[in-house]
Amino acid sequence: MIYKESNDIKKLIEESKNIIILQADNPDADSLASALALEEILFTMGKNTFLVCGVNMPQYLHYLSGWDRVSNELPKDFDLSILVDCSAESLLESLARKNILKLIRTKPFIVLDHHITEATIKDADVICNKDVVATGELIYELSRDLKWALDIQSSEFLVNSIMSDSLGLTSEGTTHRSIEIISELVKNGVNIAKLESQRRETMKKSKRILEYKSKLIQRIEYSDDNRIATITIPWKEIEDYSSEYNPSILVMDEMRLVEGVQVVIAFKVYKDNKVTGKIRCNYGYSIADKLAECFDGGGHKYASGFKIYNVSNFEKFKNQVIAEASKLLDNIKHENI
Ligand SMILES: [Mn+2]
Repeated sequence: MIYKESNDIKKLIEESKNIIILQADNPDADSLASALALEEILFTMGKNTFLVCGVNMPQYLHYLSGWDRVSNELPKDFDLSILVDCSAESLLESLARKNILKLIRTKPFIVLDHHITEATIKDADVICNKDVVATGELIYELSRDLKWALDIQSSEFLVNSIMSDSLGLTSEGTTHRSIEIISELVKNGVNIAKLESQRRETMKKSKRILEYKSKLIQRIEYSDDNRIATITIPWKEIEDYSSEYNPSILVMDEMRLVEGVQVVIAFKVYKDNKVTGKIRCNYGYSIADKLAECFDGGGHKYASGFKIYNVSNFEKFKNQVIAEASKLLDNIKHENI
């Protein structure tokens, strides 16, 4: 067995007929593709599955066929829930608001995740949180442990998941095993070029979004000798553009490609004084998890996020985050010397 949790997962699935596959409030290609792969695997086993997420699937994920089966509502009847790509309680807010979380916890609950920061969901029946590059990688290992059949469809979704979270097998979290798994899935018949062209097709943006991107680029702020780049997205823009494209995703990669930049942070300021931050670090400046933890968040070394309520003075808060990032970057510099 690769994972010690595999047998418990097997037992809970065997005992269930109707299974919910759950994503947190920050769906991405890993969470959705993992959910769809699991849906296919469980369907082959004769289970009824329901895809649930508290928020709508963003436009940029629509290249993953089956995204439109994800519902905001719980089915009337279910025996088990499996949460993918999340083990942080704070990312289930919209489910909590709809009382869905309470209902979920009346039945067995499995968490499958790959975030190194400790799970803040404590009361699940099985928490399988492994240091692998994508939830898809974890599901692949489970499929080996539990002899789950992977057809072409589930294999394709697992490739989508791993390729997305590993940034095409280039991120630091990518291991020889991630590459080996991709190789095995290609052996199963997956055509990577086909998947990539499907992804690129839906990555196309409207003129309105491209114009907005140019505005965002002009608003990028640089601090601490250009080491830190930040962008702030106010509520009005979240409202106007989010359904079509996630504003932070629109500029963060560009920000990372500016000379001298080590860390980029995208702030979103909501109307109720809630602020979220998305953190991405360039290679060699892995402070993302530590920075997020300073503000009650979490994630990976190079990619993380946080959410803070009741921020009465946003400028002051932003400067606090930047100061904390500077400090963490200084420590890295000292370590290297
Ligand atoms: Mn992930």
